[in-house]
Amino acid sequence: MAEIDALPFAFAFKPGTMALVVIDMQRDFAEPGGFGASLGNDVSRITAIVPTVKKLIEGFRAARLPVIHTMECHRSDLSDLPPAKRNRGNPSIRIGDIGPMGRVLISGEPGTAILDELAPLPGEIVIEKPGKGAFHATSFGEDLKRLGVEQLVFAGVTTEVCVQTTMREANDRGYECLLAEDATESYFAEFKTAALAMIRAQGAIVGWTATTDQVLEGIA
Ligand code: C5J
Repeated sequence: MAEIDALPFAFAFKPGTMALVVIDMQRDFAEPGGFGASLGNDVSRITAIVPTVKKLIEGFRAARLPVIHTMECHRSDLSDLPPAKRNRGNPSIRIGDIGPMGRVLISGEPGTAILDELAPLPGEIVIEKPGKGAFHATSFGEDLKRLGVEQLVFAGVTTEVCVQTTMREANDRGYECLLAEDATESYFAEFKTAALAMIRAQGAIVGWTATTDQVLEGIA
């Protein structure tokens, strides 16, 4: 069986059952003027990983393995946005408000879109998710079953929020998960470091981590 050189030990790659999940590489989290920036975050940390995420996506496409994209967003009537989420943190601009890139994190708005460089190809699955985890209130679980997927490689943002939440949901559902270390990022360097350590601790209690090059070498 093929292997990906990973931590805390090699990840046994089962050909034909692996998919890439790219979490929330949206303008609102990555661009100045977006929601992430409005919360006081340094979005340059996010834009810095875009070329690496692109390389990983292109490697999966070349290997003819599925690429699935997620977007954190809500319906325009806010019916899937609990007040507890909308009001959290007393932000200057809340989800659903009109910001510089349209209504914040609302489906179809310009700021909610995936970055142009990482845009899904026609036919690739795009999961619009109202939660931090991709399984909550979406078709993600059914889509994975339909595709026969058993192993997931993760990329995207932010490492300790939507990426880690989705990895934990997937781990509990029986998927083997690997996070591409250099294709994920946090607004907080220390949170990324801690999330990677937590994921691979105790014999890969949540999953494995590897660099993008290690993943691409393993699936080539
Ligand atoms: C956050 C995300 N951080 N995609 N969303 O609110 O991680």
